[in-house]
Amino acid sequence: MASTNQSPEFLSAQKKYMLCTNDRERVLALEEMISYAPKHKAGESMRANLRTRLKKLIEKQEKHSKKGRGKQGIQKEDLQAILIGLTNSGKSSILANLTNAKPKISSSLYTTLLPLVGTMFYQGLYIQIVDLPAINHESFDQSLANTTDLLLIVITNPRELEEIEKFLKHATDNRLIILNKSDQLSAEEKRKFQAHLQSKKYNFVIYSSLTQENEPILKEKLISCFNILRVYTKSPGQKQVDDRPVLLPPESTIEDLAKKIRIPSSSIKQSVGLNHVLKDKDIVEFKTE
Ligand SMILES: Nc1nc2c(ncn2[C@@H]2O[C@H](COP(=O)(O)OP(=O)(O)OP(=O)(O)O)[C@@H](O)[C@H]2O)c(=O)[nH]1
Ligand SMILES: [Mg+2]
Repeated sequence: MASTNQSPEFLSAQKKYMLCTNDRERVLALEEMISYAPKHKAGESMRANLRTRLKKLIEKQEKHSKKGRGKQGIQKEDLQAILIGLTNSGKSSILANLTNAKPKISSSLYTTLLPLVGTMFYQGLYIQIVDLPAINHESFDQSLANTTDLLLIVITNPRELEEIEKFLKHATDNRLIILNKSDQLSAEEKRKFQAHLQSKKYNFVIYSSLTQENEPILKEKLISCFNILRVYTKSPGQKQVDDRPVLLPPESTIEDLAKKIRIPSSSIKQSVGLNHVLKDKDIVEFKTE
């Protein structure tokens, strides 16, 4: 592949491909690479190669979606959070605010009867968010709560937590409590609820899906629950820092990053050591000459 002259668009699509976190994104990036692959003779075998890779990926996805779907047909993405809580707490309203999904929202009880998936795109990351029927409704699927990466527990009063807990015996400890409908609370109630949640050392955010109060904080907290490092890179010859971060496990080093984006570490001119440990939101500029 290296011998054909590639356009900047192709190189940028190729880089996108390398940064993909799941097959759905890989399919899109590969399609982009194919469309920018050189049209001349030498590029033909490259395009054929890419098409084969794309075909395999699509086949894999189809197989996966037949086999891998849970009882209620949800194909789990790499970063997944589920919305749980009692009826009318505002789960569907939160899904509508954070993602592209268009759930039914209503003041009547038990409106949501089937899980609904939405995607939140934030700082270069795709997060799958699943809205579920109320936790005490018969159509609530416990297995989803037991396999997800993160629980978003939606309440309007800390008293609801006791009831919710009963259904979470085998669920992950990775939890973010969203105290919703803060617009309906007096200053005194807000202060009291906040003090209570703090005293229990819960990870929480006070939010209103109506006014969108604290939405940036909610998004930031949600992302930080996934315990991943987002590292923004600038590759040799590139003018700007990529807006899509590279995702790495905690404690990763410059060397791990170089491996992930396939820059040979022997070629890097170092201003920090290769074993320098990265922090979330670090910006790394690679220089190879
Ligand atoms: N004032 C206020 N109302 C809200 C807020 N969030 C949601 N609501 C209202 O509360 C009602 C229930 O909202 P939903 O999002 O449907 O609640 P849900 O948790 O999905 O409820 P079910 O699916 O029925 O279990 C609707 O009338 C919403 O408009 C909020 O932050 N403030
Ligand atoms: Mg709902």
